[in-house]
Amino acid sequence: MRTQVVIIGSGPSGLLLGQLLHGIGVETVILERASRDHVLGRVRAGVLEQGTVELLEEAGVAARLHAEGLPHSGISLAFDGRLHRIDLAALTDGRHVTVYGQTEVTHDLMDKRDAAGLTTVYEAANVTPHDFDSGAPFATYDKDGVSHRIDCDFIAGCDGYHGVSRKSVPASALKIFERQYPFGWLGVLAEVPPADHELVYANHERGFALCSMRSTHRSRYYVQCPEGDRVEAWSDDRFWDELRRRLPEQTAASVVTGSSFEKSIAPLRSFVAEPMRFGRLFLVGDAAHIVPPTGAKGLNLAASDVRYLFAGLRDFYAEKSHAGIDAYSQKALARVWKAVRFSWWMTTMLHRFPDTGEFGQRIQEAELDYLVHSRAASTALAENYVGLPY
Ligand code: RFL
Ligand code: PHB
Repeated sequence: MRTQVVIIGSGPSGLLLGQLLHGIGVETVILERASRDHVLGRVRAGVLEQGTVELLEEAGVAARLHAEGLPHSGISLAFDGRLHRIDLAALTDGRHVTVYGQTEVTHDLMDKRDAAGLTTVYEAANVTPHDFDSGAPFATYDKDGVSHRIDCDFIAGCDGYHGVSRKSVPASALKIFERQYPFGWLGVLAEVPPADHELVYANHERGFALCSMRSTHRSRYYVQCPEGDRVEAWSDDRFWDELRRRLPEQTAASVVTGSSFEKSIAPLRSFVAEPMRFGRLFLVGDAAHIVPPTGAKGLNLAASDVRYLFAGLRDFYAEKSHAGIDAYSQKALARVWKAVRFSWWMTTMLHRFPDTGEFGQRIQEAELDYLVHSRAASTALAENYVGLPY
Protein backbone atom coordinates (compact mmCIF):
# COMPACT_ATOMS: atom_id res chain seq x y z
CA MET A 1 0.00 0.00 0.00
CA ARG A 2 1.11 3.59 -0.60
CA THR A 3 0.03 6.96 0.78
CA GLN A 4 1.58 10.42 0.88
CA VAL A 5 1.85 10.93 4.64
CA VAL A 6 1.69 8.21 7.30
CA ILE A 7 0.52 9.65 10.60
CA ILE A 8 1.31 7.64 13.73
CA GLY A 9 -1.22 8.36 16.48
CA SER A 10 -4.83 9.52 16.37
CA GLY A 11 -4.73 12.01 19.22
CA PRO A 12 -5.57 15.64 18.49
CA SER A 13 -2.28 16.35 16.69
CA GLY A 14 -2.49 13.38 14.30
CA LEU A 15 -6.17 13.92 13.54
CA LEU A 16 -5.80 17.66 12.99
CA LEU A 17 -2.82 17.23 10.68
CA GLY A 18 -4.74 14.59 8.73
CA GLN A 19 -7.73 16.88 8.34
CA LEU A 20 -5.69 19.90 7.20
CA LEU A 21 -3.78 17.77 4.67
CA HIS A 22 -7.04 16.32 3.37
CA GLY A 23 -8.20 19.90 2.78
CA ILE A 24 -5.37 20.41 0.27
CA GLY A 25 -5.77 17.01 -1.35
CA VAL A 26 -2.87 15.23 0.40
CA GLU A 27 -3.59 11.61 1.28
CA THR A 28 -2.90 10.26 4.76
CA VAL A 29 -3.27 7.02 6.70
CA ILE A 30 -3.42 7.16 10.49
CA LEU A 31 -2.04 4.22 12.48
CA GLU A 32 -3.34 4.16 16.07
CA ARG A 33 -2.31 1.63 18.71
CA ALA A 34 -5.45 1.94 20.83
CA SER A 35 -9.13 1.54 19.99
CA ARG A 36 -11.31 4.49 19.07
CA ASP A 37 -13.22 4.21 22.36
CA HIS A 38 -10.00 4.15 24.35
CA VAL A 39 -8.75 7.33 22.67
CA LEU A 40 -12.10 9.03 23.32
CA GLY A 41 -12.18 7.85 26.93
CA ARG A 42 -9.05 9.79 27.95
CA VAL A 43 -9.94 12.95 29.84
CA ARG A 44 -7.31 15.60 29.33
CA ALA A 45 -7.13 19.24 28.31
CA GLY A 46 -9.90 21.77 28.51
CA VAL A 47 -8.58 25.18 27.45
CA LEU A 48 -8.04 26.21 23.83
CA GLU A 49 -6.08 29.25 22.70
CA GLN A 50 -7.66 31.43 20.04
CA GLY A 51 -5.01 30.30 17.55
CA THR A 52 -5.95 26.66 18.19
CA VAL A 53 -9.61 27.49 17.58
CA GLU A 54 -8.66 29.26 14.32
CA LEU A 55 -6.76 26.18 13.16
CA LEU A 56 -9.77 23.97 13.96
CA GLU A 57 -11.87 26.40 11.92
CA GLU A 58 -9.43 26.06 9.03
CA ALA A 59 -9.80 22.28 9.29
CA GLY A 60 -13.58 22.66 9.14
CA VAL A 61 -14.23 21.15 12.57
CA ALA A 62 -15.25 24.14 14.69
CA ALA A 63 -19.06 24.16 14.35
CA ARG A 64 -19.82 22.30 17.61
CA LEU A 65 -16.95 24.08 19.34
CA HIS A 66 -18.56 27.43 18.55
CA ALA A 67 -22.00 26.19 19.60
CA GLU A 68 -20.97 24.53 22.87
CA GLY A 69 -17.53 25.92 23.82
CA LEU A 70 -17.39 28.58 26.54
CA PRO A 71 -15.37 31.72 25.72
CA HIS A 72 -13.52 32.90 28.83
CA SER A 73 -12.09 36.40 29.04
CA GLY A 74 -10.47 36.03 32.46
CA ILE A 75 -9.10 33.67 35.10
CA SER A 76 -8.70 34.06 38.84
CA LEU A 77 -5.68 33.44 41.01
CA ALA A 78 -6.65 32.49 44.57
CA PHE A 79 -4.28 33.25 47.44
CA ASP A 80 -4.41 35.13 50.70
CA GLY A 81 -7.97 33.89 51.24
CA ARG A 82 -9.42 35.66 48.20
CA LEU A 83 -9.73 35.71 44.42
CA HIS A 84 -7.66 38.05 42.24
CA ARG A 85 -9.01 38.23 38.70
CA ILE A 86 -6.71 38.53 35.69
CA ASP A 87 -8.69 40.20 32.91
CA LEU A 88 -7.20 38.37 29.95
CA ALA A 89 -9.20 40.27 27.34
CA ALA A 90 -8.45 43.75 28.74
CA LEU A 91 -4.74 42.95 28.89
CA THR A 92 -4.45 41.42 25.40
CA ASP A 93 -6.53 43.62 23.10
CA GLY A 94 -9.65 41.51 23.50
CA ARG A 95 -8.19 38.01 23.13
CA HIS A 96 -9.78 35.14 25.04
CA VAL A 97 -9.56 31.37 25.51
CA THR A 98 -12.28 28.78 24.89
CA VAL A 99 -13.20 26.05 27.33
CA TYR A 100 -13.95 22.95 25.26
CA GLY A 101 -12.75 19.47 26.19
CA GLN A 102 -9.98 17.70 24.31
CA THR A 103 -12.31 14.69 24.18
CA GLU A 104 -14.80 16.78 22.20
CA VAL A 105 -12.10 18.11 19.86
CA THR A 106 -10.99 14.53 19.21
CA HIS A 107 -14.58 13.42 18.70
CA ASP A 108 -15.25 16.19 16.15
CA LEU A 109 -12.03 15.37 14.26
CA MET A 110 -12.80 11.63 14.20
CA ASP A 111 -16.33 12.25 12.93
CA LYS A 112 -15.02 14.54 10.19
CA ARG A 113 -12.39 11.98 9.16
CA ASP A 114 -15.01 9.22 9.02
CA ALA A 115 -17.38 11.41 6.97
CA ALA A 116 -14.59 12.06 4.45
CA GLY A 117 -13.96 8.30 4.19
CA LEU A 118 -10.29 8.62 5.26
CA THR A 119 -8.38 5.64 6.63
CA THR A 120 -7.56 5.24 10.29
CA VAL A 121 -6.30 1.84 11.43
CA TYR A 122 -7.18 1.44 15.11
CA GLU A 123 -5.57 -1.25 17.25
CA ALA A 124 -2.54 -1.31 14.96
CA ALA A 125 0.19 -3.24 16.81
CA ASN A 126 3.97 -2.87 16.52
CA VAL A 127 3.77 0.29 14.41
CA THR A 128 7.31 1.07 13.25
CA PRO A 129 8.69 3.88 11.06
CA HIS A 130 11.50 2.79 8.68
CA ASP A 131 14.14 4.41 6.45
CA PHE A 132 13.10 7.96 7.26
CA ASP A 133 16.66 9.11 6.62
CA SER A 134 16.24 8.02 2.98
CA GLY A 135 13.98 9.36 0.23
CA ALA A 136 11.70 6.33 0.52
CA PRO A 137 10.37 5.93 4.07
CA PHE A 138 7.74 3.37 5.03
CA ALA A 139 5.85 2.20 8.08
CA THR A 140 4.95 -1.32 9.15
CA TYR A 141 2.30 -2.57 11.58
CA ASP A 142 0.39 -5.70 12.53
CA LYS A 143 -3.36 -5.96 12.57
CA ASP A 144 -5.31 -9.09 13.48
CA GLY A 145 -2.14 -11.15 13.18
CA VAL A 146 -1.32 -9.89 9.66
CA SER A 147 1.72 -7.68 8.90
CA HIS A 148 1.29 -4.63 6.68
CA ARG A 149 3.62 -2.13 4.99
CA ILE A 150 2.76 1.41 3.86
CA ASP A 151 5.19 3.31 1.62
CA CYS A 152 5.01 7.09 1.86
CA ASP A 153 6.71 10.45 1.33
CA PHE A 154 6.74 11.46 5.01
CA ILE A 155 5.97 10.08 8.47
CA ALA A 156 4.41 12.32 11.13
CA GLY A 157 5.09 11.03 14.65
CA CYS A 158 1.97 12.23 16.49
CA ASP A 159 2.06 9.37 18.98
CA GLY A 160 2.49 11.14 22.29
CA TYR A 161 5.13 10.88 24.99
CA HIS A 162 5.08 7.05 25.12
CA GLY A 163 4.98 6.58 21.36
CA VAL A 164 7.32 4.74 19.03
CA SER A 165 8.38 7.64 16.78
CA ARG A 166 10.82 9.37 19.13
CA LYS A 167 12.13 5.98 20.28
CA SER A 168 12.93 5.08 16.65
CA VAL A 169 15.48 7.89 16.42
CA PRO A 170 19.04 6.94 17.50
CA ALA A 171 19.65 8.30 21.01
CA SER A 172 22.80 10.02 19.76
CA ALA A 173 20.71 12.17 17.40
CA LEU A 174 18.46 13.52 20.18
CA LYS A 175 19.08 16.05 22.88
CA ILE A 176 16.69 15.62 25.80
CA PHE A 177 15.81 18.29 28.36
CA GLU A 178 13.79 17.13 31.33
CA ARG A 179 12.49 18.22 34.72
CA GLN A 180 10.31 16.10 36.99
CA TYR A 181 8.19 17.83 39.63
CA PRO A 182 7.90 16.14 43.03
CA PHE A 183 4.07 15.96 42.91
CA GLY A 184 1.15 15.08 40.66
CA TRP A 185 -2.38 16.29 39.93
CA LEU A 186 -5.39 14.36 41.07
CA GLY A 187 -8.22 15.23 38.67
CA VAL A 188 -11.95 14.67 39.08
CA LEU A 189 -14.81 15.09 36.63
CA ALA A 190 -18.34 15.44 38.02
CA GLU A 191 -21.75 16.35 36.65
CA VAL A 192 -22.14 19.44 38.84
CA PRO A 193 -22.15 23.17 38.00
CA PRO A 194 -18.73 24.85 38.37
CA ALA A 195 -17.88 26.77 41.56
CA ASP A 196 -17.04 29.92 39.58
CA HIS A 197 -17.89 31.07 36.06
CA GLU A 198 -14.15 31.27 35.26
CA LEU A 199 -11.13 29.07 36.09
CA VAL A 200 -9.61 29.48 39.55
CA TYR A 201 -5.92 28.63 40.11
CA ALA A 202 -5.28 28.42 43.86
CA ASN A 203 -2.01 28.66 45.75
CA HIS A 204 -2.59 27.33 49.27
CA GLU A 205 -0.38 26.09 52.07
CA ARG A 206 -1.95 22.62 51.69
CA GLY A 207 -1.07 22.63 47.98
CA PHE A 208 -2.29 23.81 44.59
CA ALA A 209 -5.92 23.44 43.47
CA LEU A 210 -7.66 24.24 40.18
CA CYS A 211 -11.35 24.75 39.50
CA SER A 212 -12.07 24.16 35.83
CA MET A 213 -15.07 22.99 33.85
CA ARG A 214 -16.24 21.33 30.67
CA SER A 215 -19.63 23.07 30.49
CA THR A 216 -22.04 25.00 32.69
CA HIS A 217 -23.13 21.69 34.25
CA ARG A 218 -19.90 19.68 34.27
CA SER A 219 -16.93 20.52 36.49
CA ARG A 220 -13.28 19.52 36.30
CA TYR A 221 -11.28 19.95 39.50
CA TYR A 222 -7.68 19.19 40.38
CA VAL A 223 -5.64 19.12 43.59
CA GLN A 224 -1.88 18.77 43.90
CA CYS A 225 -1.06 15.40 45.47
CA PRO A 226 2.20 13.80 46.60
CA GLU A 227 4.31 11.95 44.03
CA GLY A 228 3.37 8.28 44.03
CA ASP A 229 -0.10 8.83 45.57
CA ARG A 230 -2.66 6.25 44.47
CA VAL A 231 -6.08 7.19 43.18
CA GLU A 232 -7.66 4.45 45.34
CA ALA A 233 -6.61 6.45 48.40
CA TRP A 234 -8.92 9.28 47.33
CA SER A 235 -12.61 8.73 47.98
CA ASP A 236 -14.92 11.40 46.55
CA ASP A 237 -15.50 12.75 50.07
CA ARG A 238 -11.81 13.08 50.75
CA PHE A 239 -11.35 14.86 47.41
CA TRP A 240 -14.15 17.38 47.95
CA ASP A 241 -12.95 18.13 51.48
CA GLU A 242 -9.39 18.70 50.35
CA LEU A 243 -10.45 20.85 47.41
CA ARG A 244 -12.61 23.10 49.59
CA ARG A 245 -9.89 23.54 52.18
CA ARG A 246 -7.59 24.95 49.50
CA LEU A 247 -10.06 27.52 48.15
CA PRO A 248 -11.11 30.93 49.51
CA GLU A 249 -14.15 30.61 51.77
CA GLN A 250 -16.61 32.06 49.27
CA THR A 251 -15.44 29.86 46.41
CA ALA A 252 -15.40 26.79 48.67
CA ALA A 253 -18.99 27.51 49.63
CA SER A 254 -19.95 27.51 45.93
CA VAL A 255 -18.45 24.07 45.23
CA VAL A 256 -21.31 21.72 44.41
CA THR A 257 -20.29 18.17 45.23
CA GLY A 258 -21.52 15.00 43.58
CA SER A 259 -20.21 11.60 42.64
CA SER A 260 -17.24 11.73 40.30
CA PHE A 261 -17.31 9.79 37.05
CA GLU A 262 -13.61 10.12 36.31
CA LYS A 263 -10.72 10.31 38.72
CA SER A 264 -7.05 9.99 37.81
CA ILE A 265 -3.59 11.11 38.82
CA ALA A 266 -1.18 12.67 36.32
CA PRO A 267 2.54 13.14 37.04
CA LEU A 268 3.96 16.59 36.27
CA ARG A 269 7.01 16.98 34.06
CA SER A 270 8.67 19.30 31.58
CA PHE A 271 10.33 17.47 28.68
CA VAL A 272 11.71 18.58 25.32
CA ALA A 273 13.39 16.46 22.65
CA GLU A 274 15.42 18.32 20.02
CA PRO A 275 15.35 18.43 17.06
CA MET A 276 11.80 17.65 15.90
CA ARG A 277 12.74 16.46 12.42
CA PHE A 278 14.87 13.50 11.30
CA GLY A 279 14.95 13.36 7.53
CA ARG A 280 11.39 12.44 6.54
CA LEU A 281 10.17 11.81 10.09
CA PHE A 282 8.66 14.68 12.08
CA LEU A 283 7.86 14.65 15.79
CA VAL A 284 4.66 16.52 16.63
CA GLY A 285 2.98 17.41 19.95
CA ASP A 286 3.55 15.29 23.04
CA ALA A 287 5.89 13.01 21.07
CA ALA A 288 8.42 15.85 21.22
CA HIS A 289 7.51 17.77 24.37
CA ILE A 290 5.55 17.63 27.60
CA VAL A 291 4.62 20.54 29.82
CA PRO A 292 3.01 20.45 33.25
CA PRO A 293 -0.71 21.25 32.77
CA THR A 294 -0.60 24.39 34.94
CA GLY A 295 -0.33 26.71 31.93
CA ALA A 296 -2.96 24.80 29.85
CA LYS A 297 -0.47 24.58 27.00
CA GLY A 298 0.01 20.90 26.00
CA LEU A 299 -2.80 20.58 23.48
CA ASN A 300 -2.25 24.11 22.22
CA LEU A 301 1.42 23.37 21.55
CA ALA A 302 0.45 20.21 19.70
CA ALA A 303 -1.80 22.39 17.53
CA SER A 304 0.95 24.94 16.89
CA ASP A 305 3.37 22.17 15.81
CA VAL A 306 0.67 20.96 13.41
CA ARG A 307 0.28 24.45 12.05
CA TYR A 308 4.01 24.75 11.23
CA LEU A 309 4.26 21.24 9.81
CA PHE A 310 1.11 21.64 7.73
CA ALA A 311 2.48 24.89 6.23
CA GLY A 312 5.75 23.13 5.36
CA LEU A 313 4.03 20.13 3.76
CA ARG A 314 1.63 22.39 1.85
CA ASP A 315 4.60 24.25 0.32
CA PHE A 316 6.28 20.94 -0.47
CA TYR A 317 3.26 19.51 -2.28
CA ALA A 318 2.17 22.75 -3.96
CA GLU A 319 5.53 24.19 -4.95
CA LYS A 320 8.09 21.42 -4.43
CA SER A 321 9.68 23.76 -1.87
CA HIS A 322 11.64 22.21 1.01
CA ALA A 323 11.99 25.53 2.86
CA GLY A 324 9.01 25.00 5.19
CA ILE A 325 9.84 21.45 6.22
CA ASP A 326 13.49 22.40 6.63
CA ALA A 327 12.47 25.19 9.02
CA TYR A 328 9.86 23.10 10.91
CA SER A 329 11.97 22.01 13.87
CA GLN A 330 13.48 25.42 14.51
CA LYS A 331 10.17 27.29 14.20
CA ALA A 332 8.22 24.84 16.32
CA LEU A 333 10.88 24.71 19.04
CA ALA A 334 11.03 28.50 19.38
CA ARG A 335 7.37 28.51 20.39
CA VAL A 336 7.66 25.28 22.39
CA TRP A 337 10.37 26.68 24.66
CA LYS A 338 8.30 29.77 25.45
CA ALA A 339 5.40 27.55 26.52
CA VAL A 340 7.79 25.30 28.48
CA ARG A 341 9.01 28.38 30.31
CA PHE A 342 5.50 29.67 30.99
CA SER A 343 4.25 26.29 32.23
CA TRP A 344 7.31 25.85 34.47
CA TRP A 345 6.81 29.38 35.87
CA MET A 346 3.09 28.88 36.59
CA THR A 347 3.88 25.53 38.22
CA THR A 348 6.66 27.00 40.34
CA MET A 349 4.54 29.94 41.48
CA LEU A 350 1.43 27.98 42.39
CA HIS A 351 2.50 24.63 43.94
CA ARG A 352 3.87 23.65 47.32
CA PHE A 353 7.38 22.26 46.85
CA PRO A 354 8.58 19.83 49.54
CA ASP A 355 12.10 21.26 49.60
CA THR A 356 11.88 25.04 49.36
CA GLY A 357 10.51 25.67 52.85
CA GLU A 358 9.26 28.97 54.20
CA PHE A 359 11.66 30.93 52.02
CA GLY A 360 10.08 29.46 48.91
CA GLN A 361 6.63 30.23 50.27
CA ARG A 362 7.42 33.89 50.95
CA ILE A 363 8.88 34.23 47.44
CA GLN A 364 5.64 32.83 46.00
CA GLU A 365 3.55 35.24 48.08
CA ALA A 366 5.69 38.18 46.94
CA GLU A 367 5.47 37.08 43.31
CA LEU A 368 1.68 36.65 43.40
CA ASP A 369 1.20 40.00 45.13
CA TYR A 370 3.40 41.70 42.54
CA LEU A 371 1.67 39.87 39.71
CA VAL A 372 -1.85 41.00 40.56
CA HIS A 373 -0.85 44.59 41.33
CA SER A 374 1.42 45.24 38.37
CA ARG A 375 -0.21 45.73 35.00
CA ALA A 376 3.06 44.77 33.31
CA ALA A 377 3.29 41.48 35.22
CA SER A 378 -0.42 40.69 34.71
CA THR A 379 -0.01 41.41 31.00
CA ALA A 380 2.91 38.99 30.77
CA LEU A 381 0.74 36.25 32.28
CA ALA A 382 -2.26 37.13 30.12
CA GLU A 383 -0.44 37.19 26.79
CA ASN A 384 1.15 33.81 27.47
CA TYR A 385 -2.11 32.30 28.71
CA VAL A 386 -4.15 33.34 25.66
CA GLY A 387 -1.29 32.15 23.42
CA LEU A 388 1.79 33.84 22.00
CA PRO A 389 1.78 34.79 18.31
CA TYR A 390 2.94 32.17 15.80
P1 RFL B 1 -1.78 12.25 22.51
O1 RFL B 1 -3.06 12.89 22.84
O2 RFL B 1 -1.04 11.58 23.60
O3 RFL B 1 -2.05 11.24 21.33
C1 RFL B 1 -1.10 10.29 20.91
C2 RFL B 1 -1.79 9.12 20.26
O4 RFL B 1 -0.81 8.20 19.78
C3 RFL B 1 -1.20 6.88 20.14
N1 RFL B 1 0.02 6.04 20.21
C4 RFL B 1 0.39 5.16 19.26
N2 RFL B 1 -0.16 4.84 18.08
C5 RFL B 1 0.46 3.90 17.33
N3 RFL B 1 1.61 3.27 17.72
C6 RFL B 1 2.20 3.58 18.89
N4 RFL B 1 3.33 2.97 19.27
C7 RFL B 1 1.60 4.57 19.72
N5 RFL B 1 1.89 5.10 20.93
C8 RFL B 1 0.94 5.99 21.21
C9 RFL B 1 -1.90 7.04 21.48
O5 RFL B 1 -2.76 5.95 21.76
C10 RFL B 1 -2.65 8.35 21.26
O6 RFL B 1 -3.93 8.13 20.71
O7 RFL B 1 -0.76 13.31 21.86
P2 RFL B 1 -1.04 14.63 20.98
O8 RFL B 1 -1.95 14.35 19.84
O9 RFL B 1 0.31 15.21 20.71
O10 RFL B 1 -1.84 15.62 21.94
C11 RFL B 1 -1.25 16.18 23.08
C12 RFL B 1 -2.30 16.44 24.16
O11 RFL B 1 -3.03 15.24 24.34
C13 RFL B 1 -1.70 16.90 25.50
O12 RFL B 1 -0.64 17.79 25.27
C14 RFL B 1 -2.74 17.59 26.41
O13 RFL B 1 -3.73 16.70 26.80
C15 RFL B 1 -2.06 18.17 27.66
N6 RFL B 1 -3.00 18.77 28.62
C16 RFL B 1 -3.52 20.04 28.41
N7 RFL B 1 -3.20 20.73 27.29
C17 RFL B 1 -3.76 21.96 27.04
O14 RFL B 1 -3.44 22.57 26.00
N8 RFL B 1 -4.68 22.54 27.91
C18 RFL B 1 -5.05 21.91 29.05
O15 RFL B 1 -5.90 22.42 29.75
C19 RFL B 1 -4.43 20.63 29.37
N9 RFL B 1 -4.77 19.95 30.47
C20 RFL B 1 -3.37 18.07 29.78
C21 RFL B 1 -4.28 18.69 30.69
C22 RFL B 1 -2.91 16.77 30.02
C23 RFL B 1 -3.30 16.10 31.16
N10 RFL B 1 -2.81 14.77 31.33
C24 RFL B 1 -3.57 13.70 31.80
C25 RFL B 1 -1.53 14.39 30.81
C26 RFL B 1 -4.66 18.04 31.84
C27 RFL B 1 -4.16 16.76 32.10
C28 RFL B 1 -4.59 16.11 33.39
C1 PHB C 1 -8.75 21.32 32.46
O1 PHB C 1 -9.89 21.82 32.41
O2 PHB C 1 -8.57 20.10 32.37
C2 PHB C 1 -7.58 22.21 32.67
C3 PHB C 1 -7.75 23.59 32.64
C4 PHB C 1 -6.66 24.42 32.84
C5 PHB C 1 -5.43 23.88 33.08
C6 PHB C 1 -5.25 22.51 33.10
C7 PHB C 1 -6.34 21.66 32.90
O3 PHB C 1 -4.37 24.72 33.30
